[in-house]
Amino acid sequence: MQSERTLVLIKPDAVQRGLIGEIVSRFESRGLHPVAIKLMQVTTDIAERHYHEHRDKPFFMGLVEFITSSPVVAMVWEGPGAVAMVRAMMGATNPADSPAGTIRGDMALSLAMNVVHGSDSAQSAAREVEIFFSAAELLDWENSGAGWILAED
Ligand code: 3AN
Repeated sequence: MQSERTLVLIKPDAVQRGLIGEIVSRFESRGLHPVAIKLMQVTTDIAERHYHEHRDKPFFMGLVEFITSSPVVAMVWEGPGAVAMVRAMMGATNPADSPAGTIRGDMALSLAMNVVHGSDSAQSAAREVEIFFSAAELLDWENSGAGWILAED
């Protein structure tokens, strides 16, 4: 399977609840490679660009207000089929529909405060990674000299 990159946000609710380590740990344990990780305050401009596809939805303002309300952790994870893998690990948008064992199924109850965001396609991932990170912030593991053992296909 082709290696992909995906954007993950640990949302304000999860940062405030002290869940950063647990969420990062799940992606690490699965074998994905971290390409970028930063703690940041999302600006209204970044939030509006990120949630552009929802701009006409009644919950758009609430989305922007929530994601800008306190710090998030923005991350890029890489690996074979990473976009779909991260979505599967996150569970459904509504935590009530997320089975135990998924991040939302284990850590979330609320649709609005659902702990994490993950890109929904490779195309969305490319767009979203650019919104949150400059090219210089994205690590190139294969040329890093780290001796990384790449995941099997
Ligand atoms: P996901 O985060 O699973 O990709 P999207 O992109 O459909 O879900 O929705 C983005 C965010 O908008 C969700 N994470 C959730 O916080 C919020 N959201 C989605 N649908 C609703 C809704 N009907 N009412 C309130 N908030 C919603």
